[in-house]
This record gives sequence, structure tokens and C-alpha cells, in this order.
Amino acid sequence: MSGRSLRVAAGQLGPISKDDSRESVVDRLLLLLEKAAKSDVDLIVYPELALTTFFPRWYFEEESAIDCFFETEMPSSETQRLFDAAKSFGIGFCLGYAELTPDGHRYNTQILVERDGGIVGKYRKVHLPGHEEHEPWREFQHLERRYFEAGATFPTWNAFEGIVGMAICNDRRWPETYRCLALGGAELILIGYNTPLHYDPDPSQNDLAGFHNHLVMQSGAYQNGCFVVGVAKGGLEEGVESLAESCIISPTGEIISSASTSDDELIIADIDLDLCDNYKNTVFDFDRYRRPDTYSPIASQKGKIMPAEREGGS
Ligand code: ING
Repeated sequence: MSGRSLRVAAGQLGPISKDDSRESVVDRLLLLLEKAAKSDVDLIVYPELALTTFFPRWYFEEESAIDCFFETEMPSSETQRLFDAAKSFGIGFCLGYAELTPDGHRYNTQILVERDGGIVGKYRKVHLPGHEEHEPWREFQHLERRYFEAGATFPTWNAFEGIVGMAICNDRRWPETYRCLALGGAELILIGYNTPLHYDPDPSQNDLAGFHNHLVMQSGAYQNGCFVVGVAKGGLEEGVESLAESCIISPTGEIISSASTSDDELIIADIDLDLCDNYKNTVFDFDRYRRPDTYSPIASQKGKIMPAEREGGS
């Protein structure tokens, strides 16, 4: 294939139990990596919080009770094997994990590692969904806003012969995410997610979870001329049914590869990063067509401001 061809893979995970050791999880990541190596994959993307169960589903009174879910270094002793194997195969990877910094800050983090084993970049989740306090009325909690601080930037990096950006789970529902990354030149956006199929605030959305998942990533890809790799940790995890349906999406907006199970599964696609320019240099030529002079509400305003009431009207 001409152009800047790349073989990318989504390393989807099935459930991780609260008591599953990091070692057992890294074994699963390595199985997916070895399968990717047999198919000459260049880059494998793992899900959000890929080393542990999705612990924000539980309320923990004491902050110390969640320490066991966080990594204080990366690579850590448990993940060194993954870094070593990836380097030996010449495969890059994207890995989501809970980060505890030396000065005590907690982030929902993803790293990008190139084929030489070097960490290219780190992204910290900007959009934290859910709630801050215990809400026992819910079937399960979603306490990311209690356990993590939010990131503040959408960096992009030169890697894999292109420009790569990352986003995490709820970030994918916000168009600003893709646009900020594409304004940083992103051609390939890597997104891990853990998405419960039940949404307590509005259960009428439950049956649309799969549709909404693909809708937002396909839109983001097309509207910004990017490839998007969306990777789930899915299946029945600690009693919570979680969306799988990992997929690889083209700048055309089309899904070019999708998972068929809710377990550990590798899906692969051959992409040509030059295809991005079919959209970036035409319909979505930002320099030519965007009107940031008219977009100020997007960056300056947080919530809605309603129009004035009509004179004498209702
Ligand atoms: N999970 C969910 C997500 O954005 C969610 C939270 C689910 C928000 C459904 C709204 C509706 O996919 C994470 N981890 O962000």
C-alpha cells in the first residue's frame, strides 16, 4: 500500500475482577500482543484503566482504600514485561491506567509507547463523568470525579509516521475533544473506554449505548479527518454489564474493523494516514473554512445562556 501505511490493532479486554492480580492482567495483555506480533501489527491500543477492574463503580470512604488500584510508576515492576515484549516485537502500544503521581495527584491516564519501547507521551482524562459523593440510589456508583483530578490539555505527538492524539472514554462524547486534537494536527486518535450499559440518570439511554458509542467516534473521525481506534474493557465486570464493540474508524467516518465478542479480542486494520488529507484538505480545511471569530461561546462559556424573552410575547 502506498502512502503512510500502518497496521493498527485494538486489544479489547473482557472483564477484570477486583481480585485479579496485575500479573494475570499483564498475561492477558501479552497474549493480545503476541497475537498482534504474529500479524505484523505496528500499534496496539488497550482500554482505559486496563490494569484493574473499573473501581469507580464503588464508594470508598477512605482515599487510602483506592491506592491498590493506582500505579506509582510506569513501567512498574508488573508492567515491565509488557514494555520489554513490545520492544522485542517492535510494536508500539497505548495503555490506560490509574496514575498516582509522586506528589499525590491522581489521574485517569493513558500513555503512548513507540516501537522502540520509549514513552512518547502521556494524556490525562479531561472530561470526568459521574459524581463526587456517594449516591446509594444508583445501581452502582460512577465516582471518577471523586477519585481523579481532571487533565487540562489535549496534546498530540509525532509518532508512527504521523500525528497521534489520545482521549479517554467520556472524552469521546464531547466534540471539543476531537477538534482540539485535530487542531494539534492529529491524524490518529486512540481512545480506551469502560462504559456501563446501564445509565442511572436516564435509563432510556441504555438501549442506545452501542449506537451512541459508534455515533460519537464516527462523527469525531469524519469531522476532523482522523482515524479513531476505540477500545473497550467490556463484558460482565463485577456485576456491571459493560459495552464492548471496540472498533477502528476511518476519516470517511466508516467503521473498518469491529469486535464481535465481549471478551479479550484483537481486531486489526491496515490504514493509510495519507487518507486523512482527503478530508483535512477539502471539506474540513480548517484554515480555509473554520470561523473561530464566531465560536467564542465554545471556549468562553461553560453552560447555556437562554435567549431573551420576546417583547410582550410568551
Ligand atoms: N464511562 C462512561 C462513558 O462516558 C458514561 C460514562 C456512560 C457517561 C454513559 C454517560 C453515559 O462512556 C467512562 N469511564 O467515562
